[in-house]
Amino acid sequence: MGAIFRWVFWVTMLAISVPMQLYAACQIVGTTPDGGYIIVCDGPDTIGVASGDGSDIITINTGVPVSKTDQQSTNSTATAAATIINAQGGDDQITNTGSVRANASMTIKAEDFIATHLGNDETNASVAGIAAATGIDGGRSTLKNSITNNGMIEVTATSTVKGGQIQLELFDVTKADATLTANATATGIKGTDNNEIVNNSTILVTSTASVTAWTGEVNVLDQATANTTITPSATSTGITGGTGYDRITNAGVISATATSNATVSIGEVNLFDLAVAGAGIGTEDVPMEARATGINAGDAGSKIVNTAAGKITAHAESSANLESVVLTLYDFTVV
Ligand SMILES: [Ca+2]
Ligand SMILES: [Ca+2]
Repeated sequence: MGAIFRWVFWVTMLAISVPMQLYAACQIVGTTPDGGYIIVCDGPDTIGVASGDGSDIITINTGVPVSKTDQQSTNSTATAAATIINAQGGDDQITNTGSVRANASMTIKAEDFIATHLGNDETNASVAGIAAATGIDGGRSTLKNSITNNGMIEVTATSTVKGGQIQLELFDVTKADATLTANATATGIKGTDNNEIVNNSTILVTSTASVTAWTGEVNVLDQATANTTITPSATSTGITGGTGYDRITNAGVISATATSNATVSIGEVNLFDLAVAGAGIGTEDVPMEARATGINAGDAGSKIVNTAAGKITAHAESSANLESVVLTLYDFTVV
């Protein structure tokens, strides 16, 4: 219920404060029997729709652009998120015959991390940049959400993490972890439980995650452990179902592209005695990855139909560049 009131509040506020602008053109024009809303977007809108747990009927009229951008830049862990239509609970009927564009962009320029530790200390320097963009989210359902795209859905998520200089001076029994993570997730259409989803037109999803690190120096003495890990992860999905039964039909074009890149430059590692140091891209639990999927039926039994007119392309690319790493090892050292 809170979400309903927030939405109404937003519309009211904007209508009152900036009546000459047309960016809140998705309006409530009626209600449905279970307390949901009938919402029609009939002009350019940059707010999008966040409705409630009733069964809503949401329509974006022909030629109408609905878009939303969340672009952020900071120096510590942060999230940028943009969802155009968030229908939440209830058996929502959503039809797009206009254009839906979601763009989430996160840029982190991490500060330098310099640590000098003696004795039995632990230190952790972790920075994560997260960007998540979704075109249409049907949310939860009792029976099913029905989502039809007859227009354009274009979703872009970009996460860029630039590490500062990492310099570690460790002595004795010391543990230090420095991780840099960039996650970018772009989804065209999704729903949580049961969904009937039809694409008759175009869905383009693009995710890009990149981490640039570390112009660093690591000096480790005795039984110290130092780990520096960088992990970019990009996921693009055209249509994804939920945990229940989904019926997904594609008679249009779905194009999903995911790109991840890690660049590590000019590192110098000096290790003495029983030191253990790791400098890596990704880990076994959290690997570097780029994943592009046209249609994912989600969990449970589902049906996917790609008609003769349907065209699906998915392209994922991961690249890692390691440049000029200097290692100096003495005695019983494991790298
Ligand atoms: Ca709803
Ligand atoms: Ca729903």
